[in-house]
Amino acid sequence: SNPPLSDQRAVPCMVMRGGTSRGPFFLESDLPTDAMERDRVLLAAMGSPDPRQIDGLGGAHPLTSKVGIVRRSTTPGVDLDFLFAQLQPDNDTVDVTPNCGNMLAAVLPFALERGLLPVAHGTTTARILTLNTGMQCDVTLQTPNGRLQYGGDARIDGVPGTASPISINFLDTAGSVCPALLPTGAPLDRIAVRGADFEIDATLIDNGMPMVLVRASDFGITGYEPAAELTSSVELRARLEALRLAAGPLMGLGDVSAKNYPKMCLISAPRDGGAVNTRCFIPHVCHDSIGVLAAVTVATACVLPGTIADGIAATQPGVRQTLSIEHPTGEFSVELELDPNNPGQVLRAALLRTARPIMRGEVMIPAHF
Ligand code: NQM
Repeated sequence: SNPPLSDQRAVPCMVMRGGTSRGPFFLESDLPTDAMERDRVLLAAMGSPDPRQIDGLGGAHPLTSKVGIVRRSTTPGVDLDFLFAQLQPDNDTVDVTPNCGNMLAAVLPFALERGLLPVAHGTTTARILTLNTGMQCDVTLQTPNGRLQYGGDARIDGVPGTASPISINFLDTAGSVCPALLPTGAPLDRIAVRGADFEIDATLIDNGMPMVLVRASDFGITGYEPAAELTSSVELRARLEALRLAAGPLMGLGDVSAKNYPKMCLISAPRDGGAVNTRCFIPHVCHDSIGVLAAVTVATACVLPGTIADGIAATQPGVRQTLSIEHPTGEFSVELELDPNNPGQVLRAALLRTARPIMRGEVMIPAHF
């Protein structure tokens, strides 16, 4: 459908909000098959690299520099394959190694809108395979009378208003990118940060997202500061980055200087009745709320004995727990089901998101890019 009157290339896409993230979603068949050529198209579509992304769709923030690519799955038992790509405003990376649970929430609505799957009556459930790490989940949408319903009463902090609930059930998140849930084998490590010359306690953990959890107080902050204030602290960012670079190899991730993980999370005691309070760096900017799999990973640390959350987090006993993770703009509730025979083992994580198409059409790719 290239308009003959233009030298630009038109690529069909829908701009979707998924949870607290936003970005264009593409059918895999609408993008170049060659990965390098595909990445060049994605960079041009988003307007990266440029801090303002003025020549593209990006929103000048990592949370609005995300792309979803979807296809019907050929894996038995799986309905849809999802590839997530993290771009950045200020560099030319297209990272398909991490997961994103927020963009994941928009996959099924997009697939139904584009006719990849039929809409059922009442609710529609699909199994989605995230190709980035091989993680599977079941997602359920409200589809009364066989029609997608975006309006509803569900509220998620970090997004204004209310919308129809989308439930996500994660089936196998432990060690998504790292070799294991606790990649060093220990719930708590004392890490010597060479060069920066300090030692610090940290929990290195991956239950869907590789993360380094530290006490906010060990960084001389309360942990309740606004996200923008923490992002603008040059010294805090330098210390967190030095720790991140030291943690990468310990987590089996190698040199992480050019990677978007591990994410850094400063934790402190809850103060609004939740399980724990958080400030996450993703990894260089403080998140305005918290990532989906980041919340699952933090919640998991709260129920594991001996982690950095021990003595800080407020948890209840029981094999089914709802943990409210406090963050800069509210809270994120994660329901965990623990193995009754091995309480350190999380069998299932469930949570609620909302999502919606914002625009559908074609993104225009310049002739020379
Ligand atoms: O943890 C931000 C987000 C995310 C990732 C980030 C996410 C997740 O909020 O599953 O969703 O950590 O870069 O979208």
